[in-house]
Amino acid sequence: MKLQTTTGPGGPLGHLGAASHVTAPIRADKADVFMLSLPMVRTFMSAYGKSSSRKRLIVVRLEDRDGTIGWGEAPIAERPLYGADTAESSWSALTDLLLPPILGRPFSGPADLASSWAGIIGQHYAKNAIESAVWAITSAKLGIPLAQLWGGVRDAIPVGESFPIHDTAEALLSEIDARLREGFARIKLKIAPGWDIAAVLAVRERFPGVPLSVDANCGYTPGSGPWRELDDAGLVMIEQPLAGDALIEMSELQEQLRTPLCLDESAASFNITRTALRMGAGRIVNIKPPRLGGLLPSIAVHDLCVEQQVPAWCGGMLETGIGRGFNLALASLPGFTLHSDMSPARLFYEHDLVEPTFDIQPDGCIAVPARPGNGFPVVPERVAACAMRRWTSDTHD
Ligand code: OSB
Ligand code: MG
Repeated sequence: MKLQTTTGPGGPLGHLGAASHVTAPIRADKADVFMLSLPMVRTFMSAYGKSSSRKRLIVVRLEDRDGTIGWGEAPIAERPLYGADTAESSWSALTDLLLPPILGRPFSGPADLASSWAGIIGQHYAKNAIESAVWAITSAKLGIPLAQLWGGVRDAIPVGESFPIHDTAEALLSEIDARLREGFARIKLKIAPGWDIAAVLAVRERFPGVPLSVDANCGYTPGSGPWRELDDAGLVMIEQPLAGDALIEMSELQEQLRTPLCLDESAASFNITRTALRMGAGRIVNIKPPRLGGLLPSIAVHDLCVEQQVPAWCGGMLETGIGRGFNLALASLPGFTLHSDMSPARLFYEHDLVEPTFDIQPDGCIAVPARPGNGFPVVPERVAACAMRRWTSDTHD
């Protein structure tokens, strides 16, 4: 696959260089952190088990000294299944560690602010929520949409749906059928021992020709997966078959397969992703800002993928329209060459936190937000109505 090289606003520094040089005076004088419990219209079954009927997540609202407001999201889970962070650990990181030192302090832009966390490891979801809000403020102040600030090259993102594990193949097939009619152009099946090759073959038979991937969410060991059969199924990729830190086993498995492995849980930071690619632990990267700790680390991984000609796509973590607004802008960068997981919030939530929300176009794409600031207008009353807990900073003069 021929990938575009980083030209345009990235120039020789790449997109990270361009994004790091975006400046606007930032001084966040007030922060609000909301612990939300959002009613879901469905549960989501994966190798991690069944999600509950309500989704925990954290939303951060920052108010700049000049009154500009930015929102960010930490689409964090209650339990540390996908990663080590939890809703409670992210809450504590936000309210104790990360927000107090930046409030009332002037920064020259998002990169300057994010670099003040150089001494704090981890806390990726929390860092992502704050960095996102700061980017929204920056974009609003400059009057330039995020995609343009980051050097995006497309105004709509081809998207696929991630299909949870179903009780029966028939139920799965009928849901896929409905989504394909709506325009989704890539199928991704969640798999786990007991729900893998039979489901793949059923989908293949019913929908031949539709690009198909599987996501194992670390659910297998090297000896336990139906690797040969999956490899013969013509999949676009096998996402994260083994444990996130099992880089040696991932590279040994990749060596035996023609199908590319995709790094998701293994792509835990820029350096780990670089290490994993060097080791041959995968040939595709799923870029997720909350997991990587923000937009700048995500753009750094994007540049790495472009440089190494590794196809990338933007993964999701069931974000509301707040988080998806950033993901859509990010996915407009040239290195995102594969379908992204970007299902509209209506597929998960009774009400999105933004209005208007976004949806798929008949051509199978979702439009990249064209407004400066948060990609979609946040409805503060909706956020407040779903908040189980709220933290407000002291006012700084
Ligand atoms: O592995 O990609 C994953 C959701 C939560 C945690 C991990 C994953 C997912 C999804 C959801 O697959 C996809 C989406 O947000 O549309
Ligand atoms: Mg995944």
